[in-house]
Amino acid sequence: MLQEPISLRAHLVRNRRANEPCDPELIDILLDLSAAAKMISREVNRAGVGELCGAAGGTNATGDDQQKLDLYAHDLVVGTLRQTGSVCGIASEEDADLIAPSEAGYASNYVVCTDPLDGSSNIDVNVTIGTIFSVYRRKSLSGPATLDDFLRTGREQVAAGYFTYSASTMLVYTTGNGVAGFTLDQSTGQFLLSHAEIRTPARGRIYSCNEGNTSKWDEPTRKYVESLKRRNPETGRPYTARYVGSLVADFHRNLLRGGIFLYPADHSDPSGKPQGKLRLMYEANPIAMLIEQAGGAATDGEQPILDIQATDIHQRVPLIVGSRDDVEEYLSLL
Ligand code: AHM
Ligand code: MG
Repeated sequence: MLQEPISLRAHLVRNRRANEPCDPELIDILLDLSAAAKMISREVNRAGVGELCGAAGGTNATGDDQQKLDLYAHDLVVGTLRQTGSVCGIASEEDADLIAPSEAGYASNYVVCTDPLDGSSNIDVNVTIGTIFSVYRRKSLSGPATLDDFLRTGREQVAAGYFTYSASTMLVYTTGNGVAGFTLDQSTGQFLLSHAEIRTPARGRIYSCNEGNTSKWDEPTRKYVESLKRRNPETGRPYTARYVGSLVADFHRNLLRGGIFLYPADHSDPSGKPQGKLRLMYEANPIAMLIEQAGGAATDGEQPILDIQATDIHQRVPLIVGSRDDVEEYLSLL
């Protein structure tokens, strides 16, 4: 008999029956996000002929130039979650403030954090971009979520994942019980299970970082990256360099193949407080939950990303993430 492909909905319902922490409300949120992603995917595929190419003319809360597609993706993700009332609050990289739910969301138990369009610099050149999300159970009892519902550690995430818009559109997600990947079947509009139980190799062969920033890194990080060009203990050959400049794309490749991604702190920062570029709540935390669930590790150089207590919804962190042995080796050199 022909094996039926497993749809995202079927996978989520099956996990719920298996007592995964995946209740009907959480399932609705993941299906809402996948509905928004399908629409973003459609616009990404016709970005060159549509009206969504180029800069929007403003900047976001952390000073990045906003592209038209950044705002389109933000409106779609936020609009979908507000319309269904599946969340009681949203934090987006593209909005300085917390976003209130629709009244229907007051009774929801969950908040969502999102980078609606990751890899903005790659939009106009047709290179892989994505949407990243993270879900927490609220601490407050009812009504719109409060800041305390968001300022937590990443360990408290109940779900995290991303969509990639590339040769195919994919969803990779976890609800804390392993990582699964789905590919969008454009003909039926369904996300179908294509990568069950993703595990990342314990030692990778790839390193990914913006080496144009070498002069801004601390000495141990510079030495570590130089050492990768000499010898991989597993292969005896140098590591391979791969860097797209979209976190979702770089992370996705390394997750499947094994490797290490680094966006270290900028030590040339005149404030004297070296920070990373990537955002804790929208990028680092969801990526860290995924990699830990796949057997890898994520650190800011001092502690696991998932143990960092958030103090600001837009805070930035250094992010070093990937295969367990590679991240441990990096830490041993610090
Ligand atoms: P964005 O969310 O505004 O697109 O910015 C984050 C992106 C990441 O996807 C990527 O890893 C990083 O910025 C690339 O930065 P750089 O161009 O400095 O290498
Ligand atoms: Mg991003």
